[in-house]
Amino acid sequence: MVGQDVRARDLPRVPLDAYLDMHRVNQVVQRAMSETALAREEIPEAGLYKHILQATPPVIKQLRGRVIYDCRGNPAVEAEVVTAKGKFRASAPSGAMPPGRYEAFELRDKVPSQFHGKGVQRAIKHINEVIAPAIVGMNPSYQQEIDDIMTQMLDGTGNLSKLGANTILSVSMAVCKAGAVECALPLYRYIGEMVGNSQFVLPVPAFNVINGGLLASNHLSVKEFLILPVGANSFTEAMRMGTEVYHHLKALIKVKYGQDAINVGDEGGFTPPLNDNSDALDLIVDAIDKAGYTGKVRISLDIAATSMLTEDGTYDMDFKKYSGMATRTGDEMIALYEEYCERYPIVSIEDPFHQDDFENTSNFTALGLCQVVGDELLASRPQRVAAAAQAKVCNALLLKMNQVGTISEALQAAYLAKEARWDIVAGHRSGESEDPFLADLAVGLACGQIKAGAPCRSERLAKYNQLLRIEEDLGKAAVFANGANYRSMPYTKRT
Ligand code: 2PG
Ligand code: MG
Repeated sequence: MVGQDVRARDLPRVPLDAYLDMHRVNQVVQRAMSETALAREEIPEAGLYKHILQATPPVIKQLRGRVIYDCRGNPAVEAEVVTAKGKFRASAPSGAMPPGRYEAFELRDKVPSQFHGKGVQRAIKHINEVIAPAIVGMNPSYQQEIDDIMTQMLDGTGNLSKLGANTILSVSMAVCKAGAVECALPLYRYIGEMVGNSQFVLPVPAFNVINGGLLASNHLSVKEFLILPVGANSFTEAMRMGTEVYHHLKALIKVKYGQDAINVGDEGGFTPPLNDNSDALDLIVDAIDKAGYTGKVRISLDIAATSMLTEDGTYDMDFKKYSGMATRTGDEMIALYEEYCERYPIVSIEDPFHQDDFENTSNFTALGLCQVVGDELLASRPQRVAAAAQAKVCNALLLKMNQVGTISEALQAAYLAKEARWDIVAGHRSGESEDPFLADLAVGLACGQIKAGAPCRSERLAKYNQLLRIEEDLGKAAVFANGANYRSMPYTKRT
């Protein structure tokens, strides 16, 4: 019975010859056979399959959304694009609360009885009922057009508050993956093609090894203490250096503060019960030394200074210990950073002042002490990057895709940063899935640096492990952004 049903359903309604003619099956197969022969494919059957697949129409056949869970156990949006060449899935990451003022809007259901208000059913509905009807049938390599349809025609709010940046970015990323396969390119090469870059650069990883800030349980006010193995000769070697320092740090913390102190935070860094930011820096310097990498592994800080801002516009570096006792003016903060840069091998400071403090940030940048990265300051928004570049506010962009909401706009922000001769750090979020997209983005854009958490927890390693694969794939052509090159990696524009 079942067999009969299947046969009846599968049988073409037209005669066999007409069916083959209608779909030009003979021509497609003939052509794929000659392409297979011309290419002298090693395994002819596999070659034939590949060439036949390449001949399938370049269209999005289906788009659907589903709920998955991120590394914090919160619901997250996954978009799945289906073409004749496969199924392509992607998931937007999520930041910690409170979001930066200029970030695109993350849509949550806000139904308190479900997932503490963090459900994403409305986002899934938008994918299935609003976005899918508009983009099914389109060529997935029309990234810009598809992104414009989502942001301008379907959302139209400017900060994506109708459909949600998590909704739109998940689709945008899945479309990008489908587009890469449509063009028979690995994702990093495809992203390079989109911006006209053919110099694929493996980034220096910035591992967040000690966590402080608003959400960590210790007294550290600085949000992230990171290590950068700038003295490695390859990404593979940088991973070795980073993990070795990480494990020396773990041992040091355990001896000094006990077993409880080596539990890790959301991004895989340790949260030891330290009182002072310089205690964390001393520990890291010690770990680098114990690993034998003094001079080769440097330090970077994410101050996330918006969380330190007081009502009178000063900064409270001790806001987690006692509020208002030791506030600093902008100049005093700059003096403190100068002292840090003198005492420790610091090469980069992110968000040294709050998200609207262009004045103090540019005064600090002008000293030329280190790379100054804009995260909340820029929110990866092309308009803010352009304004900050013009006023010489900082000299590096933290590129976080979900702050802006589409791949096209993320590429535009990166382009503007390159034009200003800034450095780019490809940035994850504290709430991540196992999606490795960020790794391909970093290589395709020749970012020079990637910040994807500690070398611990699989949602962080998903990105770093993908970079190991890309380095292997590039072989001799692989360029690692070491030495002074981790900053200002230019595009090599194709002519
Ligand atoms: C940051 C990011 C990632 P979040 O501040 O740079 O580390 O944190 O995703 O929580 O905003
Ligand atoms: Mg930050």
